[in-house]
Amino acid sequence: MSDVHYHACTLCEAICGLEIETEHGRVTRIRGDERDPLSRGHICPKALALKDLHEDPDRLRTPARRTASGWAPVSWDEALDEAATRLRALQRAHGHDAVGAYIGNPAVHNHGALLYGPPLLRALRTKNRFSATSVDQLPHQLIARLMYGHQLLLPIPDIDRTRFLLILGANPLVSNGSLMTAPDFKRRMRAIQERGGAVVVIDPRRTETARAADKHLFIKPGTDALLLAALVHVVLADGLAAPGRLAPALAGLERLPALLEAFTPERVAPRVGVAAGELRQLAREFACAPAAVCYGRLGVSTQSFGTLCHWLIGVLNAITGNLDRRGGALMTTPALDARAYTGRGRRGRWRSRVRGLPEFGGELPVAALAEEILTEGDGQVRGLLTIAGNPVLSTPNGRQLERALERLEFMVSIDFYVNETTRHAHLILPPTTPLERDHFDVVFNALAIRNYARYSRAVFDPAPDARHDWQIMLELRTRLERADGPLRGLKARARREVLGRLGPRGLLDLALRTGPYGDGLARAGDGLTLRRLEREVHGLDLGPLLPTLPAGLKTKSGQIELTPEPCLEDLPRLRALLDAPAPAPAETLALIGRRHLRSNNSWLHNSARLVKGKPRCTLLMHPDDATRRGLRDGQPVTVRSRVGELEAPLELSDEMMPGVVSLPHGWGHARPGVSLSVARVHAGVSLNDLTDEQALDPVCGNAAFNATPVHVFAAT
Ligand SMILES: Nc1nc2c(c(=O)[nH]1)N[C@H]1C(S)=C(S)[C@@H](COP(=O)(O)OP(=O)(O)OC[C@H]3O[C@@H](n4cnc5c(=O)[nH]c(N)nc54)[C@H](O)[C@@H]3O)O[C@H]1N2
Ligand SMILES: Nc1nc2c(c(=O)[nH]1)N[C@H]1C(S)=C(S)[C@@H](COP(=O)(O)OP(=O)(O)OC[C@H]3O[C@@H](n4cnc5c(=O)[nH]c(N)nc54)[C@H](O)[C@@H]3O)O[C@H]1N2
Ligand code: SF4
Ligand SMILES: [Mo]
Repeated sequence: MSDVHYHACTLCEAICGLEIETEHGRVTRIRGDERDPLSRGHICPKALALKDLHEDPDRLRTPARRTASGWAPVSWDEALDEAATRLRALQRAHGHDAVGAYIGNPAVHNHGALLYGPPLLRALRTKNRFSATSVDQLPHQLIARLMYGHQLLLPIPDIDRTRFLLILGANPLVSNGSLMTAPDFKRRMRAIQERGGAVVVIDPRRTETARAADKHLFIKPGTDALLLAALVHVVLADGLAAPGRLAPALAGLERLPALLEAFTPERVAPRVGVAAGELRQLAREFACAPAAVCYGRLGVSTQSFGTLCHWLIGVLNAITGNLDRRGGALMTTPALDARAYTGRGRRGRWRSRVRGLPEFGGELPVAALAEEILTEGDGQVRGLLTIAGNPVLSTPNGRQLERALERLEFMVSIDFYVNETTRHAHLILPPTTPLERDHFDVVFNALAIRNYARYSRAVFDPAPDARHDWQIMLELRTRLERADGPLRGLKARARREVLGRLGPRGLLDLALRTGPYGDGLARAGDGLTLRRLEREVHGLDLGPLLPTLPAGLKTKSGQIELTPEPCLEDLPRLRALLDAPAPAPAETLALIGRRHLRSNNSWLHNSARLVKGKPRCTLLMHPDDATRRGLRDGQPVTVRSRVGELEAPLELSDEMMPGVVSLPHGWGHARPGVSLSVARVHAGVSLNDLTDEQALDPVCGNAAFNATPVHVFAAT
């Protein structure tokens, strides 16, 4: 007899509903849940990797200690005691900042880690906190803070109702959307076209999304802010600005024409590689569409002008009346409003010790992590905690970070794999897998294209003596506090009691009941509670996104800030790019990244079904660039940047813009001590052995991966 369970896929931001059949404690089938109102039965090939992950013999099931003769199992008590004692010992000897922490992407897909991670980090009391945010969406959060007043007030494209979708630097047909939870993006995109709308993609590669769009324009990597400035310029100069209902709430509108006067399509065109006529037409079509939305993602986030790109995207949407409008970009009204529990996004309260990079929301840019470990002196990082992250493969100049990790006096990782990063740990604490735990999407419900909530029960009971992430975090935190002596203060003791007693379920219930759809803790009310949500096993549709502004703004002025100071301060740098002499046809190529439907960042390559087929870790290059260098399709080439070099097979394709090459990120598993038997056979090479830790968006410190200058030549 098989059992049927309804769960969510936790692998990417699309959060597809799953129907999972099990028999005798094993998964026998995973299908899309047709009755899920958001994902409507959609899944992708990665969903089956949840089974592979659960059954993977390489996955750690007990805490492990690194010894001279390999990894040795240790008990939870011993491991947790040792972790807390050694971290605190380093801090006692060298100060709080001697211990650093890095939190990776899967923590965001895990409500236990989201609820129990912050208290653990607070207990560490270190300023050396890092996360995947600064190799990802940091400029989105900064712009949300600057323009709307809160780092999590992120406008979401209303793709189910828009008539014109302008995409820069995103490939949602493969990624299934990011900061835009939009399962089955393909069908939703086709629906835009079927209702007479249009989709335009701006990308240096003719991606899967670009091919399905109505129009694709190549752009020189790293120049999007110029293109966006030209679009805003045309809208303003041609009198097409029509902010509509929100006009009285737009602060600084009158300053924009002068600020962007120089960025005419004619001047911008040669810099970006798009004809002036195309730019004018695009601006006009966007402004004249009945509902339009401009959406930019990783391609415009992880580049040197990331903050300016997101500022100008926000400005373009606002001045054309598409902010907070049906079919434009709207704020969500999530059942659990994380904004109520998260700081608005303060910045610059401290700086990194070595390079002086600014803090944002309590974190420093991860591009500074290696130097903080390698550079001696007061405040040097000597101990590290990593949680659900693989920074050796996912942050710039991974080789340098690898050398740094080797120097640590103590490192502990909460992760179920011995991978490129955790192999350097002294202790690994493995959590349960996604199928062994309940699931609620604190973050992605709040970024979805409809208001939506779902709570899923675990498919399997946790293995005996297994720990959830939240339990590991709570126990580690308790031990860190215990190492400091008896807890002082009523508040601290009460906090510990609450966290321990309520558990994630209790905390979620409280948050839902006091949230926008909650029963307000009234016993007789019929509002949302965890129990009521749990009954909706397929998920609860709370309706399309609704206008919430200006009331929902959190800025001091109560207005939308169209001219935030940090953006204006960075504008001369963009002006300098505009004015720079035209570059000679260079020997160097601009390196960018890419994603594949069967891959998820750095950590699903141990699933045999996902890595089979022809090798995907190739360097894509336009045939003309190859001819110029005397290179042939399929031959091994050396790719060299300022920080390193590697060898990869060459794949020629006219889907690349001439002058641009692409390598996927997340590969490079052939490192000593990596215990991933499948991934090692399909090792590939790491894009981040080439990306430069010095290349940043100076406004926020986000890594500028895109447009890394490289030389490519035949491998010898
Ligand atoms: N050059 C370049 N670099 C990039 C990118 C790029 O496009 N180009 N993309 C960037 C982006 S967008 C991101 S988000 C980052 C990702 O960077 P990271 O978050 O650092 O890395 P991941 O590859 O997501 O690795 C996740 C780790 O978490 C572990 N893990 C998985 N699930 C769980 C869990 O439930 N609990 C715990 N404790 N551990 C778990 C996995 O075993 C793995 O070790 O990479 C960034 N790096
Ligand atoms: N299958 C799969 N899905 C995923 C992931 C995955 O690894 N695999 N990762 C998840 C994560 S963590 C994230 S953050 C999202 C990311 O989601 P997306 O941002 O949609 O995904 P990417 O494929 O990184 O898209 C970035 C695009 O930017 C382009 N690009 C590079 N440089 C530039 C530039 O300078 N300008 C412009 N205009 N474009 C540029 C690239 O060619 C690429 O097409 O995907 C999520 N979904
Ligand atoms: S698109 Fe694929 S990986 Fe993403 S949530 Fe859906 S099934 Fe999972
Ligand atoms: Mo990401």
